[in-house]
Amino acid sequence: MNMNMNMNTRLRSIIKIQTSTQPIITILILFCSIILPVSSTKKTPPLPILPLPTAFQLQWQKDNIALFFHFGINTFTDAEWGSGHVNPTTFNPTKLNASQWIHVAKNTGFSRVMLTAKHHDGFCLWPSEYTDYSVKSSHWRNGKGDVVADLAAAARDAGVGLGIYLSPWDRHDPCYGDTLRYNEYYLAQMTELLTRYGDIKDIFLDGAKGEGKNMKYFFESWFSLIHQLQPGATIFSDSGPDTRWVGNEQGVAGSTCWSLFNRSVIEIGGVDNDPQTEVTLINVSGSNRYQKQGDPFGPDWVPALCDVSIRPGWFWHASEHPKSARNLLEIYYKSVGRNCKLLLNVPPNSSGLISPEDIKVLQEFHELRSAIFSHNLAASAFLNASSTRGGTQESRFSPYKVLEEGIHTYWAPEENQSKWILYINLKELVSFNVLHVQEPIHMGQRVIEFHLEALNRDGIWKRVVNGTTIGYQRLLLFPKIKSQHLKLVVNKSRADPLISYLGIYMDPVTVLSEDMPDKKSFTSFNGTQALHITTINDSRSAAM
Ligand code: FUL
Repeated sequence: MNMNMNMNTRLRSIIKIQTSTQPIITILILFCSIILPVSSTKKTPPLPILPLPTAFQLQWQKDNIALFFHFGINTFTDAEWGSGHVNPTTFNPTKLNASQWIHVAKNTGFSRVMLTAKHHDGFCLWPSEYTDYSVKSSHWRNGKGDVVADLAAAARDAGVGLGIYLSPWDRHDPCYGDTLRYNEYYLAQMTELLTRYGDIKDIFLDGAKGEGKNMKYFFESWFSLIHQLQPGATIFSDSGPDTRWVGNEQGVAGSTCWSLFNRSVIEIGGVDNDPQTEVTLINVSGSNRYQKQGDPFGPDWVPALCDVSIRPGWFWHASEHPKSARNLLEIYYKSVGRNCKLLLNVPPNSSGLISPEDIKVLQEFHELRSAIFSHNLAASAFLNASSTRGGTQESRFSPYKVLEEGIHTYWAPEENQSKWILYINLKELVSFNVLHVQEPIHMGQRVIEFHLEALNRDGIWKRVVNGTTIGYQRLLLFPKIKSQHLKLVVNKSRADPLISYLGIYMDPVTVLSEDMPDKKSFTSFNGTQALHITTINDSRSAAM
């Protein structure tokens, strides 16, 4: 509308001058108005701050959660690490139905899955041409079956992304220990997997090595070949190249968690599992703190993946049972809620199906997430900000952008500000205990420290919770509060902070104990403290 008014005024003045006796001035003005029109250009977005994610890393992160299927000869022998010398006829999943696995994933909110195509025992779930230690030597479907093919077909039909774990450590093949021959063998098998089964979205690698074997894995060759054969695949290892291990198998990230990382300081296979990380108390001072926290000065974009099993073991064991849905929700807060992706292992059983008790937990976990997170209690709030990039008339960077789902629209403050604050008026008193914040990470990860304040009954602003990094997604829990007016304050940032989403929710099942010893962490955060969470009636602990 402004632009039309400007044009009209301009035209009117041109017409007026034309009727006068100054044709040269008229021509000049006409020329200028064509060449130099009145500014109607948009304010540019700010410069992104390096490092940035690739398009595939962004896509990987947006899925939030994925399912892991540990399945193989161990499923039939009650083992976790098979010796590599079990008779292949032991593998006989009489009711195997990969569509059931995929339906369970899809119906409970998972859009990516990962399969152990080969675990440390060397037994291959596809008929590899380079070994007989595979499904083709089993009686399952008379040796004509192919688990990878079944899962790939089911995933494709359902629009679910497929990932592959091809264990570098191989306890069966005689060439393991001969570096050159084994690297050739490994790459030949990897090539089969990446050329026979359509799109592969993720590759999972660990650096485990055989006892007493002098093996060197040619990781750089592996990465190059994988990216050449499946350019869209993200490769996971202790240090990327695309995603990194969080450093423990409890699915727990540091309460500070950067996607920034320095790949050159971490040797794949050199990071020990941190068994000290407990689900009830996160202290990030463990030995592999670098994995859990990332590095605000890191030159590489390598977001963390949190892997954890729904049961105590990775493989199915008749005597083991799944964790509770509330326990999974805790893990969700400490992985997805800390800028990571959660890879939850649900092992199919020896009949080749996901067990009913695991399905029940996955459904409950899905219902809990939907009940808590599907309605943002700030959805219809009035918003204001300490400043807006390009001024308040610039709707592209308006504070209201934080109510739009996704990360591609965001509130941006004006440059060179001394404070960065979003004001939220909920229009009425609202009770809540979860804050959800997101950054537009395609512009780089920026926020170092932030906090939430609420106006109390006496008209005094009180700090509700402190947080460090945000990244793709941050969820912070605190004891329930009731307020109408809130302030999200960014205290420190690597560059002008950008906020793409803000939500508040009421989680009725996860309750923070009021008498916790470091209750002060809600009001005076120090980087190593974290929230203690207890869940009502939670019978199992994720700490294994
Ligand atoms: C580890 C393996 O040793 C475990 O058995 C499991 O597969 C886990 C996901 O990765 O490196």
